[in-house]
Amino acid sequence: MEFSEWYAEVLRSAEVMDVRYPVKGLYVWLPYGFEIRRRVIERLRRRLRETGHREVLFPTLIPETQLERESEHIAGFEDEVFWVTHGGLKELDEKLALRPTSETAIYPMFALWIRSHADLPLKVFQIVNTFRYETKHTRPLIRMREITTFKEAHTAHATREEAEEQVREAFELYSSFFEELGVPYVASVRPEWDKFPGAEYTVAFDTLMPDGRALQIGTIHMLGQNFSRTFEVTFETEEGEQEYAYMTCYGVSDRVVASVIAIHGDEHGLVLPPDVAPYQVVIVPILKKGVRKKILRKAREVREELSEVARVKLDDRDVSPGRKFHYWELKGVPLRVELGARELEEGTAVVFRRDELERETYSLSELPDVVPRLLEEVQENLRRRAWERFEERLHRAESLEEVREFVGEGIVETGWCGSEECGRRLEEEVEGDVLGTPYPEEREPEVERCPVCGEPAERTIRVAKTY
Ligand code: A5A
Ligand code: MG
Ligand code: ZN
Repeated sequence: MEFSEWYAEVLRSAEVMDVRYPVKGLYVWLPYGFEIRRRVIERLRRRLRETGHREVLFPTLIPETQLERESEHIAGFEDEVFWVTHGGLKELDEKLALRPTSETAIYPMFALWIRSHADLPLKVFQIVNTFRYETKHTRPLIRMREITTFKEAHTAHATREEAEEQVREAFELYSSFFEELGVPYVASVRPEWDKFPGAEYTVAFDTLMPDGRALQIGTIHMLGQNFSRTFEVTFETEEGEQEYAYMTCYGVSDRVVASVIAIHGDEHGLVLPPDVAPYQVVIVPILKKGVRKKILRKAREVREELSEVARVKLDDRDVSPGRKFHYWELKGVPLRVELGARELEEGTAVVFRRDELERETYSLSELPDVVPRLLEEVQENLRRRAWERFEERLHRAESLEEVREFVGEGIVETGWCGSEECGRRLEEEVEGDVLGTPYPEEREPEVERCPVCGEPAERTIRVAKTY
């Protein structure tokens, strides 16, 4: 099955999202999907708090004059802004934008909050919905017009070095967040022509979808003093002078959830990493006439015991075991405990692993030790498997022909002389997008020449077909 089709089908049948909402690019989170989303967000939130970020919540609406203050920023976003023009029947004196991102909402307030160097660094984040009138093909979680889970962090610092250090901290934070979810990635400094509007430079994380196309799953922007000059975010230095703050911002979205689903899933449906699975273990009693009650009683006992070590669901619906197996496989539950008459007699249970589709029998008494161990194994196995597949699809190419050969299958690395002209030619010649140069910066490029002009390569450059 083709990836697009598989993806749409799995979101529907595993009850992650309902795509029938009658506005293009807007979708409904269903309870099961919402639980996955909640667990992903909580991990991120914890990491942000641990690194000194404080959570805030800004309004959704941004006045036109404020949105348009930073010229590069608005030039980059003007095609994508949804506008509120009326209050009831009355036309508003000033149009209000539905935030496409919140720099222009947050920085005027930073200007009020920051007085002296003692107020710095200032590190805040919010997890909100944002709106972008996307014109490329919309798709749930991947390209939405209402991005429902937009985590944006915004920071202000006294020096450029501290802001650079913040970029590195954000890189570490996102790297470990993706690691934890088993989502493989490369990080690249985006080329000048594809950086965030208003930024000095952008570092982006890209992963690969099963169809070989790259998906940008997070970005970190060094804003320098661009926005602080526009929004007058100034502070008094120790020497008593007024200076513009150095700023950074970084964001991830629902695309992280999309990656977890797309990267680990298989032909039977979702395969969820135990850390974010709503249920980690499902118990399916195999009820047989005569011993029905006994089996159910045992199943409840096992549920009680396992609840101490995992999130457990006992499926005691009046439905055939086969259908339950199918149902929970589709939903990606990492472990299934099967309990039937024979197991009851022997004091055992069969444990099925969703990742490897393998069964093994354990004694009931060892289950409370076995389950946490297996959950860890599943988590690690998914991560390892995903990285293996990812690395298989990272290619190195010396010539344009070679780049062309691999570019539909994954991410291709080649040499680059560093000129924008060659970068753009490369995109045209191979019908792909330049992802950028490796971050953190490498010592020497692996490929010696720029395949476009033949001059010595200064950098490695990455190309892929993208979402
Ligand atoms: N304020 C900064 C952080 C910002 O807006 N950066 S960004 O434009 O790059 O967006 C942050 C992340 O949101 C992107 O890296 C991408 O992963 C995700 N994103 C962007 N547009 C999206 C869309 N239409 N649907 C889902 N996710 C999107
Ligand atoms: Mg492009
Ligand atoms: Zn060149």
